[in-house]
Amino acid sequence: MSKAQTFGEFIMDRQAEFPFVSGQLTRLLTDIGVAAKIVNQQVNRAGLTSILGASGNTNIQNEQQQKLDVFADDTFMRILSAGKSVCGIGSEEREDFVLCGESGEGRTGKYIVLIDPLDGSSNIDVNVSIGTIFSIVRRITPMGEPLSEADFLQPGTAQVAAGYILYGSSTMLLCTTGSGVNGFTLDPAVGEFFLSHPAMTFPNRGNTYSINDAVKAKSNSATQAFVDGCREAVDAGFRGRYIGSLVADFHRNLIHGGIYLYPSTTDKPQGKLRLLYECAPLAWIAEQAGGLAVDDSGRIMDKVPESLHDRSPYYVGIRHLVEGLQACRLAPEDAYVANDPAAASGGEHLH
Ligand code: AHM
Ligand code: MG
Repeated sequence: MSKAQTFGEFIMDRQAEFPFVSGQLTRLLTDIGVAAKIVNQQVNRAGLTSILGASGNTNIQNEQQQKLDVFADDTFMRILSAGKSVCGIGSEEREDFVLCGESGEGRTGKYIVLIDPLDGSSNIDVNVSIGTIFSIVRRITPMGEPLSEADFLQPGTAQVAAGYILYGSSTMLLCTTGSGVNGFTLDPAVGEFFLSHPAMTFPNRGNTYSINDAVKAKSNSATQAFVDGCREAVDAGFRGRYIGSLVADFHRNLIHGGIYLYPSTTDKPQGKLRLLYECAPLAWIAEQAGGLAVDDSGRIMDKVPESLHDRSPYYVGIRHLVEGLQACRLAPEDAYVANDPAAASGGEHLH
């Protein structure tokens, strides 16, 4: 019987195939796997230790930091900055970029990591799935020179690797380096991620929509029309599912086929989610799995960030539903016919 491939073996084996994978990136991805296991251990034991609850601090987004947020941030920072391949890290939990290397100026190391160390903070204390999201880009500044802000503020198209860890009923690591999406499940008995979901793609059709219902009324007209259409299609099997953890909602929609929406609203024209370490990495995974990720006007992957914590309206998931939403922009007064197979090819509307 052949042995299942571990995450580390998989990256090593594929190193030559992937356009951007070098020894340093292999090392970096391996380090992410190690940090994920440490965070996973604390997440799994959270109720037994004193790590649940608020840390007493707020982060740059003015949100209450949970102790596990801080633990996850510290763990990824410590492990990634100790490896020789990372020159800089941008984290949701830190106001500024962190520069790595001996001089503290990011002169060495090829790669920059943008990370949301523990996403879905509101679910931490209630035993609901949470996740880690990461994005990796190459430095622009030549090696040996101090890093500049431009090194961090690259569009999603510049990513060389992206992925997430889902701390769910089992713990999974999904990752792309531009040659499809592969999923690894942690075997807690062995402490290794094993390849369990090779070459993941969205199914052909899907009927799940995920949105915080409370923001719908304040959202743009296309989102309202689209969601109305989905609701009307309940008899055709449409269903609303919203966990409130982006990674978990995204993952379910990837497996079962669905769309996640965090729209622009009257009070938050840029929505809620952060471009660099939430939207862009999942956008690349979605595209690599045959899906789409857009904001109110175009492709997420093409957006050039202006600052580390930029936000963006976000619509991501199975292609025909994202295209259905986009069609509602052209005729927002019409509801999307969610159960109409013709909608898959560009949007049919109720009149
Ligand atoms: P966080 O990074 O503070 O956890 O916020 C991001 C989370 C996403 O995981 C989730 O999809 C969304 O915020 C939920 O927001 P809301 O509670 O407004 O529905
Ligand atoms: Mg987050």
